[in-house]
Amino acid sequence: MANEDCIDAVNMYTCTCSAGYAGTPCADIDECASTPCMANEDCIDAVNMYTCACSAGYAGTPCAVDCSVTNTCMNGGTCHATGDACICDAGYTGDLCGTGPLQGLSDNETCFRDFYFF
Ligand SMILES: [Ca+2]
Repeated sequence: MANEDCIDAVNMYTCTCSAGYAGTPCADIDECASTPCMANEDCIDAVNMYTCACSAGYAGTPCAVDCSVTNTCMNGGTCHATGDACICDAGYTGDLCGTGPLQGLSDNETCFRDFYFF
């Protein structure tokens, strides 16, 4: 039957599921079920294997922010030339500059990292 291998033997044969298939009837195993990919990656199930690909907006190995693809820098941040991070305006942090600004401070106040609101 579909997705089965025939095993020849003396005066008989048996059928077993092909590699990557299991069950009755033989069905594709979801190799992505164990979430084998790393952060910022999508798992793509295939026959007896899986592949990991960077999620939208990410590129490189390991997958990091690729702002040059999606122009996703926020709050006035600009994309670094290598595309792997945003250069954030003062007061903003994070890969995409999505964190900040500092809250409760006026322009003339000095702030310290420990006082950031996340
Ligand atoms: Ca599969």
